[in-house]
Amino acid sequence: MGNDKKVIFSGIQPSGSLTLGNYLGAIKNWTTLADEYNCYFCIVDMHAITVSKEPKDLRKNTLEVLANYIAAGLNPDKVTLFIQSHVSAHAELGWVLNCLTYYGELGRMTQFKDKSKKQQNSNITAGLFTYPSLMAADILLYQTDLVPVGEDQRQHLELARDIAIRFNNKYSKTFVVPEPYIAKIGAKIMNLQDPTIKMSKSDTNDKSYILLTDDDDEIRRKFKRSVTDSLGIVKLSNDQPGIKNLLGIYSKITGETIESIVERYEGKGYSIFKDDVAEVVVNELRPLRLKREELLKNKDYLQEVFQKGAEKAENTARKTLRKVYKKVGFIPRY
Ligand code: ATP
Ligand code: LTN
Repeated sequence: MGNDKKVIFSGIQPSGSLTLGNYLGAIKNWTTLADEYNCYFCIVDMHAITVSKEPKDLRKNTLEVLANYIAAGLNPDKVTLFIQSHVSAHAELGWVLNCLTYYGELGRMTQFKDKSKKQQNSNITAGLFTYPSLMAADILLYQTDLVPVGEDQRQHLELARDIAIRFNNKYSKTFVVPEPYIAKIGAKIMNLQDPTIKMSKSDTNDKSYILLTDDDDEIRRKFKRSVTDSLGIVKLSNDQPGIKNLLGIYSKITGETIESIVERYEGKGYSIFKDDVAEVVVNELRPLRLKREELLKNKDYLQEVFQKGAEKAENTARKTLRKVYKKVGFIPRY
């Protein structure tokens, strides 16, 4: 792996089966970056336990996310694919950064506000609150230049940058200050039942999202029932968030511009448009589903991939952590 290449880091929580939002907002973009950058793609299982998880579901989802990464075209010989809890430097740097992150900053994070509203009040964990400093540790350990994520992660990225700058100013230059890398189209795929909020794998309404595990007919059914509006004109408008979302999905997958799609559907009803969007999605996800199912039958191969990935990640992460410990004033053991 060329040392002169810029570094990319990103991650997904194994908090359920992945959605079309995770695929279009994150993984699909990552596959285009593998040649040009030194890429680390992580499965952030430590972030997933910030809300309560059944151990057996977490295990299953972790392997499923890894299989999805590979099935979508991330080649483990070219990029580093690994599981966060396998590299203990994440927890260790996370602690140091917790001690540099302010209570007020964490309290302003919209993801924390949204997720803590969904929990019963008494069950909001300290882990959910300090989630962003662990995320900063993930990124800063690898001297990351760019972080490809969906729009919802912009605020966390800003905080990671602030923490990096704060550390560098206090102890001297240690971390590269990372930049967000957010695509113009597909960065926020919306909920199919309420197109004013983002599609999320932890939503309780299963009609609100397309899962990468949904079969062809389920995908068609969910698009048919997706909430739009009563205008009946396919065009790009903020007053038509449902149609705007479908246009974004269609454009992101086919590469066709929104203008050209709008032109083609002039005078046609929503029902034809919805069916066509569904077909585009079905054709995109079918090969991915088949490949993932095949990979999941070969657990030995998946284990080989995550072991090799953890080794590579650990090498880099340890170097950064050693520097950090020294600068903070911890006495080295050897
Ligand atoms: P959860 O519902 O458990 O919070 P999530 O579905 O929001 O999870 P994450 O694991 O938090 O997914 O996110 C993984 C990646 O997918 C991130 O880069 C995030 O920005 C992106 N992402 C998640 N949802 C969407 C969406 N609806 N549109 C575009 N990108 C998304
Ligand atoms: N918070 C992210 C997941 C995540 C992440 C990261 C993304 C954890 N660590 C580091 C990019 C870089 C989310 O998508 N909810």
